[in-house]
Amino acid sequence: SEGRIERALISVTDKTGIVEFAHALVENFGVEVISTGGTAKVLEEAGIPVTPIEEFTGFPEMMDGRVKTLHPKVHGGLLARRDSKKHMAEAEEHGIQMIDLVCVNLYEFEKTVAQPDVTFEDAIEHIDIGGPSMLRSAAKNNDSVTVVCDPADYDAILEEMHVHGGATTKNTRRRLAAKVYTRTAAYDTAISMWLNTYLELQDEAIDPDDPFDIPSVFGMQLTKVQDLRYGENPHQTAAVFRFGSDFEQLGSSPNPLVGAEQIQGKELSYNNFLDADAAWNAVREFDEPAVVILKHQNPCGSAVAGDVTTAYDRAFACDPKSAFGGIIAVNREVPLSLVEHFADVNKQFVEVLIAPSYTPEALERLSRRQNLRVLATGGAEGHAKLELRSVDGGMLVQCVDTVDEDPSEFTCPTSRKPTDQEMRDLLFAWNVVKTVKSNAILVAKDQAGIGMGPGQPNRVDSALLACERAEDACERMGVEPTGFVAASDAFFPFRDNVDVLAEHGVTAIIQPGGSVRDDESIKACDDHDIAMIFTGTRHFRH
Ligand code: 93A
Repeated sequence: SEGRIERALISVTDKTGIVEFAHALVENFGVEVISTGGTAKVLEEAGIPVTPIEEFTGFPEMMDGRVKTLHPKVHGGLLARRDSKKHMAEAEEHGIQMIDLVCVNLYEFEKTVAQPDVTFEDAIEHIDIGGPSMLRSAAKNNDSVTVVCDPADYDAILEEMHVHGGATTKNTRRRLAAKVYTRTAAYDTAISMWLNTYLELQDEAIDPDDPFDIPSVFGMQLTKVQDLRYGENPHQTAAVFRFGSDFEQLGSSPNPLVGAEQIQGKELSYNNFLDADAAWNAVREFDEPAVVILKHQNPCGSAVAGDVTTAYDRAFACDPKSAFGGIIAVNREVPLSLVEHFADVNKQFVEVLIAPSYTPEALERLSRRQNLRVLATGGAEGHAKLELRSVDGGMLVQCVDTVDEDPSEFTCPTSRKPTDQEMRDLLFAWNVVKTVKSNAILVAKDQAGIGMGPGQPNRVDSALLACERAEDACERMGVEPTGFVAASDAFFPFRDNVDVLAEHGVTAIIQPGGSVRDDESIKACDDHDIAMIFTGTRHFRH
């Protein structure tokens, strides 16, 4: 009679309550239970008699379980209209037995894709096809078939069968059918949402085999300008990227170095980029004609003069040995004379020459050194606003070190005030020391950075280095090692720095000030008749 349950197909991933449910069906209502592999095993182990699905269909579960219940013997048994003579005759003809109850819950697709490290293949394998098919077939035929997709309904169904002589009511079957379509709709929605999200992510996706497939950083568009031959060392691969227009919206102009025109020469290397960037950022600080010669991130030569060729000569004279293989940055159009001086007079080997522009004659002469990389920044005044550096597994971000410092706000705590010439040299040294790696001391004389003490873990060693270099330079130039000024990128913690500088002929010092022992340094200056300026701003460069 209608709704009576004689045969049930049970196929569940969530096995909660299934043994009790099946046990009651068999024991209390004499139901024949058909089951798929895993479910059958659980039921059999609980001593419940089960017809394996392959026995019912006459087909093995195959293709790794992808095809186990997808068979006319299952779907015919679910969909056949019991009140149709034709359906019943066809079932008879093909040996299809009626299935009156389907109890199915689905492969746990939602749970699977919620795992952070889920693979595409694993997600796909968790799309249940046979389960929803049976649920939908049974739900369609709710006139006769009871469909259960939720373990929470097991008890109520047994209760109803108890009351109705092993049958469910039509009303219950319809409500259960509606629940099925809600469930399968949600299931398919979960699948489509996952797949669409996957595709969207893939559109902007990172190629896991390409470490330089970096489309954006902090949501800022990145465009790879070029692969570099290698990184800091030949065994490191490297590339250079340019920020997109969104970087400008953040208040930065396109970095003139990455945007600079390479007029000639070999491809820029990773180290060339780093050093050209530092050299250009150093030289652009000056209003007067200036040249910075930079090597390994440090300005080993720097000078301002009435014209850039003179500035170049004086910058080169600071430390010709270190200038070999360096980068020359010029803040004015480069004339032929400057090229002749480094190429013919000094025969300086140069990695990169960077300047706003070049005269045609200068370019003509440069073209004879085809390997020399020549960069023109054009009129670009832009400056990146942010500086990004990586740390293992993350990134550090800071605003670049560009503060407008007003020398009229500098203070002089010492008894002696700097002379005009000292003041001019101090301001020059203060500009250059920002480029020197911390701890940084720069000794200058006549607007040239003749002694550099970079990167020492204590400031006294940096001061000693700077003074020794300055004395070497004077000896080379045949001038007296006097009239030195010194700049320090950060305050003096003790008076020993002043004592060392004084001993080596420094007569004026510029530094941020702000140490708890500033008094001791001021006293040291007064002891040595040194004039000292406090700027109030520190310029570490690590
Ligand atoms: O891989 S399927 O889409 N192909 C099928 O033919 C099929 N039949 C039932 N998944 C199929 N099932 C699902 O298997 C059910 O929906 C249920 O979630 C699961 C039960 O498998 P087992 O009884 O082996 O644990």
